[in-house]
Amino acid sequence: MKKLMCLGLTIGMAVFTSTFAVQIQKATHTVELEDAAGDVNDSGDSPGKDVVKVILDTDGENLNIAVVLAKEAKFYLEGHMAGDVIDVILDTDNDQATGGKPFFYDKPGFEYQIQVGACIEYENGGIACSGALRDVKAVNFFSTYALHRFTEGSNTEQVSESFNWKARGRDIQGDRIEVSVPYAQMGLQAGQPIRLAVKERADSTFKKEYLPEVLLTIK
Ligand SMILES: [Ca+2]
Ligand SMILES: [Ca+2]
Ligand SMILES: [Ca+2]
Repeated sequence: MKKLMCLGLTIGMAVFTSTFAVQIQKATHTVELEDAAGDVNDSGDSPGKDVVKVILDTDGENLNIAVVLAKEAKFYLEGHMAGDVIDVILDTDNDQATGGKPFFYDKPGFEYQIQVGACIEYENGGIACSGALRDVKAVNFFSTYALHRFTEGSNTEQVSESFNWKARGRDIQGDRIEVSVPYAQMGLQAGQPIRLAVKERADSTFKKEYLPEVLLTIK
């Protein structure tokens, strides 16, 4: 009897292992990812930008990213600091043998990283996409992104220009931060599958901040 039970347990574990190995969410053209609310660290007196949903949508020319926050973006930005809300890492050839390995991520093979940020425009014409200007009134909030390419290991180089932050984004409405990254900047072709993972920047669960990977076939 004891021997039989052991056998049953071994078979059960083998089934579990093989199921786990193929567990990657597959999606076509678009995917919506949920993130917990209330799982962020504040930064000084700035509330942690708490992401609750990320929608990745492809339209044949752009990867459109919409980040939904737990509260209106104004709550996190007005009188507080600008900054990135998520990172997206992309294995654009769906090949783990090519590309780099992000710091604190256990899998290699990523070609690009997109950082999606929220910026503040001030009444004196100043702009902050990280940190803040002191003693100046904020008059507008807008999204932006930075695109980086993995060069070797965890090293990256920026592909997007290190200026024109506003030209790459759009005004922030309500709780959504939206950007569009052209396929052309990442060498993407319509119809190809890309492996990606999203990380909430203010996440307080160190090393668990990446949401499960998705294999997305782009439009
Ligand atoms: Ca969250
Ligand atoms: Ca790759
Ligand atoms: Ca999270």
